[in-house]
Amino acid sequence: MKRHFTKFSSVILSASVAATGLVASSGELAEVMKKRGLSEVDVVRAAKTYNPSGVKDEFVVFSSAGQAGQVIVYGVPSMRILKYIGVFTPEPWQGYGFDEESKKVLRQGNIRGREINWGDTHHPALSEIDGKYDGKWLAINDKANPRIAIIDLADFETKQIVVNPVFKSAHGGAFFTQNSDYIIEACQYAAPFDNNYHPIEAYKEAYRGGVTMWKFDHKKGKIQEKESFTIEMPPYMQDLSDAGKGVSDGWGFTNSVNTEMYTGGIEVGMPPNEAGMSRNDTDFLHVYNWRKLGELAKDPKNVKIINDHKVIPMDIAVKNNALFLIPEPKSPHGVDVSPDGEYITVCGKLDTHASVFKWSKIKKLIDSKEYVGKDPYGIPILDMKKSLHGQAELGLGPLHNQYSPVDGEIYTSLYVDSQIVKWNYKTLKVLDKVNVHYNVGHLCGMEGKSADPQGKYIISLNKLAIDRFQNVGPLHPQNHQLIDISGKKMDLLVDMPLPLGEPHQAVAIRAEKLHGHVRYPMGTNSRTDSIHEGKTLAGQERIERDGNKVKIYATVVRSHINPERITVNKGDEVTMYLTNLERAQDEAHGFTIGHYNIHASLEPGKTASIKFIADIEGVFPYYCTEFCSALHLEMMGYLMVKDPNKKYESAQKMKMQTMSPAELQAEYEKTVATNAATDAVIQSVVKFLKDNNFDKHKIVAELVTDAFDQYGQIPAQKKLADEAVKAGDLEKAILFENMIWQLMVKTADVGIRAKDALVRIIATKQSAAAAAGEKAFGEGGCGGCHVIGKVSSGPDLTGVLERHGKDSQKWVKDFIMSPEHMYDDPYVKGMIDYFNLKMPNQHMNEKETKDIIEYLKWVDENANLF
Ligand code: K7E
Ligand code: CUA
Repeated sequence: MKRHFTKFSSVILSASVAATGLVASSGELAEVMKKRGLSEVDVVRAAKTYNPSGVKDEFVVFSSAGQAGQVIVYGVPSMRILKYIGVFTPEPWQGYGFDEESKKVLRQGNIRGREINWGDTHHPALSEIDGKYDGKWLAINDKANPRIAIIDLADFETKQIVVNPVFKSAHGGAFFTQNSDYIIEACQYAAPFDNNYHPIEAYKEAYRGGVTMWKFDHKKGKIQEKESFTIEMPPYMQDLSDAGKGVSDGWGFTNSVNTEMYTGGIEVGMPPNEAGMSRNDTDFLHVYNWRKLGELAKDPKNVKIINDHKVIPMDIAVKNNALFLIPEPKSPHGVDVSPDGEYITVCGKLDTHASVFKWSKIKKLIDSKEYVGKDPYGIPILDMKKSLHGQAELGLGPLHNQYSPVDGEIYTSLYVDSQIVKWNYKTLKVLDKVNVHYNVGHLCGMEGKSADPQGKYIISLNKLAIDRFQNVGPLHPQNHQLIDISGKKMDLLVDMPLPLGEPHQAVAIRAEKLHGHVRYPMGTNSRTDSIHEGKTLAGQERIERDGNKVKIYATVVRSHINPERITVNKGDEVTMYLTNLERAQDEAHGFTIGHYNIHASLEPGKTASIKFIADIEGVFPYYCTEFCSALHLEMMGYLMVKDPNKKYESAQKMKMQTMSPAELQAEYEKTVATNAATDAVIQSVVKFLKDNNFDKHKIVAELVTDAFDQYGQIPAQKKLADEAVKAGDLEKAILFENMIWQLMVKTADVGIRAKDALVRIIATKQSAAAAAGEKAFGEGGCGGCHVIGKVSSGPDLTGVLERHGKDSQKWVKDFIMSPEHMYDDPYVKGMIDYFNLKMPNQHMNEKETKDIIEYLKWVDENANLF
């Protein structure tokens, strides 16, 4: 990245400063800038976010997808979307909710027996060790249907969903404690913990809020429901939360928004909720010792079991000095603990201030039992002033905070002002502000809420885009804006529309901390990470019947599904296990049968299953849904569902002309000859690879393994072909020989990719001009006739710079720029006759022509490689 950036900025400099050797490119840059109306600042910003093809990002962001119930993954600084992960909502591409394994995960999210197929996702959280992100697990909450999901960052798949047994909504989650022992989930709208009806008039008595501490097994990546517990709290509408860390580790902090306990009633002539719920000047910050409560919860004496779940009643928490309240400015929103755990910043929302509480001060009041009173539920209240480090006036509508590695530096979103403010929570001084578009909610710093913030960028997660993008109708995309925070002043770099729900929060991690798999161990059930009962290897494919239950053990590999014909009776229960036998990276297949609402994604090594009642009669093609090879369209088969109670008349056979034995023999021989010729090409590639020590280069070696995977299947097919010949069935023999050719084509496909990769590695370094020349050669269509190292529909160009006398380069240049003037040259004439083609004028300019000559020089330098 750095190297590219330096190069690019020097181009920009030369455009404005001096004429240097880069004149040609700076001229082009100036032209592009003029054409697109870009300023120099724009170009620098573009350069800061641009990733050349193949270059990867420094950070990876996991963003909530809001009402879409998914997670969006994208890169920083390029802001390129990498993936949508199905979480609470079915996601057909990944088969999520359409194959049996993922359905089991999705259905863990059923509530009171009901299927729920969406979620209102708010807060993704990355697992932590010592307060630092470890790149293993991602948790995310659903506010509408109080649930938490766990996503495995080894394959970016959702592995678990747990339903909160006592809450009826939950917003303040998910937040990991600093060693991922627990995940915090605070209630939002108070409601009865049991599932019964309680009149709203009994709000204060029967409705409750709280915080659930989900016990997390960091090794397995699973929430342990039985070891989890909920801390009962007053019906104050607990909101955002954060786990203490460092000095405050073991404690949790949760805001609240309705300590008025107002319950509205417009329909009975009461002022609306919004008026009554914001009446008090202060609400309460809840401070609780989850570690101590976790110990208490182990003793049945200390818990009430509600809906099969442990709840610690308020009086138990109070009696054990584990629950306190601190007044905070009214209707706050975000609460964010500093990287060292000492400062807790609460944002006002309705207040222009952020309030910075200091943990050592709070702890002192707690230890000395210095309270200013108790709330109606008997919870001790600490003095607000004595708990505060101070307040800073930031602007209108402060919501959320992120930290940077600079001591005391904090970034806060101002929802109403549509600004980001950078300030210092220690000195309480405002340092800088930048406008965003528009109405920002959360901010996403790079590991900006961990114990080890990385700085560099802040992303502003704006609620409204208004006029920033093309009009796509009244429902606009959201706008994530990337801001460079490396300088003294913040610099807004780029807008990214996010068209999938309203992402509330996003978290970013250094890309190198993520270690995703590229394939599964053969036969893996990806949702349980164990070997699938339906794992099927090549040769084990079969159809098993037991009464009206039909089980199909199938495999998929380029480019066929085995079996290719399945006949069942109407009403049969069909289960089909599909194993992708591929080892090659990115060779995913998909599988569907029309009309049956099923789809599976089969990544290399994965086994997934689909299940349905074959309740409609007919013929249903099934096929692979990923364009996986040149013969992808042929990767299909038929499900035939027949009614056992019906009589079917067989169709009259059509009379078709068949081939004579001599014709068959000729076709057989032709096919065998083609295979021999193709094999010769493969062997030459193999020789090249071996001669050049391919196994010393990991990327090449992996490709070669993939190629041999295909090649290794040939002997078995050859045996079948030869057996058919022996049995006198040439028709069949030809088909098996054709299969051999298919395998050879796939081998050659990967083999040639491996050869190209190897050439790139071992060839001499290309100059910038030669690289530009290669590009011009490719884009100009020269490759259509000229293949380097080989005579194709035009002559091989290796050595072309020498074979036209001492002025060869000029000859080549003239010929490229105006070939028609040289058609009468005796050499050219001979070529035209030989190839029956005239080299056309491709309208290359002087520079492109020069570059192509540089490229041809590079080819000559490496002639032995082609
Ligand atoms: Cu502010 Cu749900 Cu975190 Cu929206 S929440 S913004
Ligand atoms: Cu497999 Cu297309």
